Amino acid sequence: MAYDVNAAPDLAALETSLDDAGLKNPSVREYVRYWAGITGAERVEVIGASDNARLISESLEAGEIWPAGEGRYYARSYVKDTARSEERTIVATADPGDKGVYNNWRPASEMRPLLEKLMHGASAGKTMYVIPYLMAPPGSPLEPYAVGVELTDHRTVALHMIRMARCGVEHVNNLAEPSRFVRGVHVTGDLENLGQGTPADKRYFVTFADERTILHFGSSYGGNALLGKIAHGLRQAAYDGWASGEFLAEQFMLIGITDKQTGRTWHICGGFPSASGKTNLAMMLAPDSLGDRYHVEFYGDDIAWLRVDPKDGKIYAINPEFGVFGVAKDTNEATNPTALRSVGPDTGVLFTNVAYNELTRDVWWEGRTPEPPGDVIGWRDWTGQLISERSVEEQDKPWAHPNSRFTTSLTNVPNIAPDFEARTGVPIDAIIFGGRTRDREPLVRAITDLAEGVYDGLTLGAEATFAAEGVDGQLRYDPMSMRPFMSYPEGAYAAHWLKIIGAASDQPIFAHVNWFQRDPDDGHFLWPGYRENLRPLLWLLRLRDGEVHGVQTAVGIVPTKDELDLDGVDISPEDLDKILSIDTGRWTTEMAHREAHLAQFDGLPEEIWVAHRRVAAALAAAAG
Ligand code: GTP
Ligand code: SPV
Ligand code: MN
Repeated sequence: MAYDVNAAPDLAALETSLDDAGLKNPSVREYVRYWAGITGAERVEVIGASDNARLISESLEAGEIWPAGEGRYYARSYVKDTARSEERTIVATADPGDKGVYNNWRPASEMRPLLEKLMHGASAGKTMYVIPYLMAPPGSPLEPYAVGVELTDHRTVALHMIRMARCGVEHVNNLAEPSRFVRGVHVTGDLENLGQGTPADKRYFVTFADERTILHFGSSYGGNALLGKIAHGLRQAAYDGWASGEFLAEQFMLIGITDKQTGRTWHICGGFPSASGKTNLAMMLAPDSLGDRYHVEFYGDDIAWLRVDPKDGKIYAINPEFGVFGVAKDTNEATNPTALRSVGPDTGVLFTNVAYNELTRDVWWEGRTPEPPGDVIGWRDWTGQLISERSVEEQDKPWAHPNSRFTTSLTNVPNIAPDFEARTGVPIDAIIFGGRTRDREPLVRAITDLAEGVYDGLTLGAEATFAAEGVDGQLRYDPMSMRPFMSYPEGAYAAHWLKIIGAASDQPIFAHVNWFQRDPDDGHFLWPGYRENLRPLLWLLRLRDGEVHGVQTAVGIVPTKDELDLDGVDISPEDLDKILSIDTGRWTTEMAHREAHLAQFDGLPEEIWVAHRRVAAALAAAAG
């Protein structure tokens, strides 16, 4: 495509608009100028949180979003642009030694010209929004890694960024090193002509990790487009944390559990793969029978950065985000009432790809109520098709996309922790891993050894979900729930974990949890999940405090039935036995797969292999 230089912005107008917005950082200004020239955007506009109301009005007027009740909004993305594409996501650097098994490494020298070519003139006629942001609570010791500026040619993406990150020029104007910020360029591209999912696919989502530059072309959906979140908050930050030797960046939720009787609060963080329960756990209400005593506090639901504070030797975690990009499916009054409050009137919530009623301005998704609304008048599915015009064959299609989501700021979350903006973050007592696993994995098994905990994270195997294109239900390893976000080699990743967590004088307890074991015959979930998930977590904390002892098995410590507070839980004795027991035969088979999985990783620390062999030997002994 020929690049029409005349389509580039009027340079004098560009400078004026940066001046008017009070954008003073000279490096940021230079960066904006450069990319305005490449993308050919017609004009640039610097925005921050205070521009929300105006951008909402403009988006409504332009028909890009629709009202969904008082202070609630709705948008649809293009039908072939509804989730992350793992194949099209690349980490590019100058060093071939950065190639790992999962990071789709490519040489930066090859990717940079390719992306510049794709972006050349691709924002012609559009506004380029300049969004300075901070992925950390202000004043955090990790702040130097948290500053970024996203350029996007999509107004709805700007609205998402304002909800998901702390946005405004104040985050870049007074940097100690003005050029130290992550450069994120998002160009939507011609969505109808990108060949999504075909051999001619033109989409590229590239993190140039050693240049701290993120170039994403060919989507306006979620983490593909709002670059502060997974591109910066996970891929870039994980690379920075490793390169600096200072911290870990993980796809982790982060919660507090307060015992109201004693006033004590514990903090737990942990990783479950995409669409596997992090948001739900972070928003959890204590079950009725425990609600008088315990309260769960939300810190974060998707990303945590972890460091050790040299002052007290404890691990501290922050949530770098400012919002929740939550899965809509199955969110209802019983499963997650907190989520419904978070998206209530006047929250400014933005729904994406749920079903929408253009007459009542109501939204609906599968699992919102047991049945879809009986009166279909005005209802359109996530593609915009009227339900009333569906053919007989189309009747059973879902109304909402399985990866439809809601975007809302942390301040709307009713159980937000009072100290969620604490500069240093919060001290970590336990680190948990889990995922959708239909058999083998018990409800909870605790691990008290660091190397074995890291080993457990690295061998996390779970069913893939609709959060990524085209792989729902497929069983695969997803190390520490970071498979799609891994930015450097897995062996080095394991070593970095051992180093960072190993430096803590106060070691966390590890655990593997599973809310998703199913009955092989009728497929029902053996454990009721959701609010009840507090119970195994309380057991874990009591185990750490030495109040319970559980039963040592080859793969960790599992609770006895008596240790688990089950007052009011609806579960049959057979199902309970099943989720608290270890199937030695099934586990022995799993160990061979694990060995092959780990063998892919160059330079895996010997401690991890030792842990693997220890578990394998214990299983062999248990098998007799
Ligand atoms: P990402 O935002 O993609 O990283 O996902 P997430 O891990 O935050 O997933 P989320 O909590 O949004 O949950 C995804 C889906 O899992 C939703 O449809 C939930 O209803 C369902 N889910 C969450 N917790 C449970 C549980 O304890 N039991 C069962 N059966 N389903 C659950
Ligand atoms: C995930 O897929 O894990 C998400 C959503 O949290 S996205 O930001 O789109 O990656
Ligand atoms: Mn996620």
